[in-house]
Amino acid sequence: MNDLKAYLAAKQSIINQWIDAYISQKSRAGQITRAMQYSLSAGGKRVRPILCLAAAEAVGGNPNDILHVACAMELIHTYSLIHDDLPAMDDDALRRGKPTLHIQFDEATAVLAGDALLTIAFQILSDPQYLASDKNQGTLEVIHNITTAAGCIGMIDGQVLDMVSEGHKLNLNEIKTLHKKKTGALIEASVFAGALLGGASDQEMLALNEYASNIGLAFQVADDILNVIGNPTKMGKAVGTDADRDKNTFPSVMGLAESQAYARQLIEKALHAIKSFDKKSEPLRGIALYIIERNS
Ligand code: GRG
Repeated sequence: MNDLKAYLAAKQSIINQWIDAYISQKSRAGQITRAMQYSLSAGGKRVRPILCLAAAEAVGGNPNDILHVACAMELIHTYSLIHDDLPAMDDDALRRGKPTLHIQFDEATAVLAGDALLTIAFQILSDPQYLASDKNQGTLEVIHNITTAAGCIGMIDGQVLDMVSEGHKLNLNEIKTLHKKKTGALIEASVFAGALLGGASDQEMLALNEYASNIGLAFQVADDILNVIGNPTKMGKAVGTDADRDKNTFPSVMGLAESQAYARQLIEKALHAIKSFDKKSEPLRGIALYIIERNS
């Protein structure tokens, strides 16, 4: 666990530095840049970019070659949180322990900062300085995969299903579909990008897809559980909000204890998928366990 803590801290630090440098070099100083920096520096866990780097390492790739791809995933994630918090969507006032972006600035700024983060992600992914390297030959396939995951049959569809189902009960399969899209898709795309650009074999790709699909769903189950029993101070946001909004969550359909058992089962499946991987995949194993043991 201490090893994992150190690993996560080291990766968070290089990711934060890279994002900081890119945003300040490539954006014009002003309100939108300040707004992006506000959300990006609010203390996110960087799970998606770390998964991307760890997947590359697990298959023998060099994480430094794909740091920009990992960081692009975090920008897409941050945009999704900013837009999710807007009054037109979840209307949340607190995120990562701080006022949400539209509260701190204003709604128009939050919409535009989210749009800018999403756009910059693809500016990074298609940046000729990285495409020139042999190490990034799979980038076009990765971009296609990310757009599919983040787009209107992936994360956006998950968000739509989430909004339209508020107030009426979904069955377990419908909830799984919703969350595989809303939360799982970006996590799966992060692992896919790291694995492909890290040079994974077809067999490794299959195993890592299976790993990612299970941790992606487990991440959401854990998030739903935290919304019931989490500590709002540690989480930096309110709890009990899903029940208040009559949201479809795993605890609301299966109960709390069953949801906890289900999350563990998903993580066991994820670990099983990569059981033949060598020591280089230790961070992936640690992150899988961290996903259900985290308190924020
Ligand atoms: C607005 C297109 C659009 C999509 C929004 C991701 C999403 C879809 C909504 C977020 C709602 C939510 C709380 C989902 C639960 C899982 C999740 C994505 C939690 C937040 O991710 P963390 O825990 O956050 O990785 P940090 O702050 O650590 O980055």
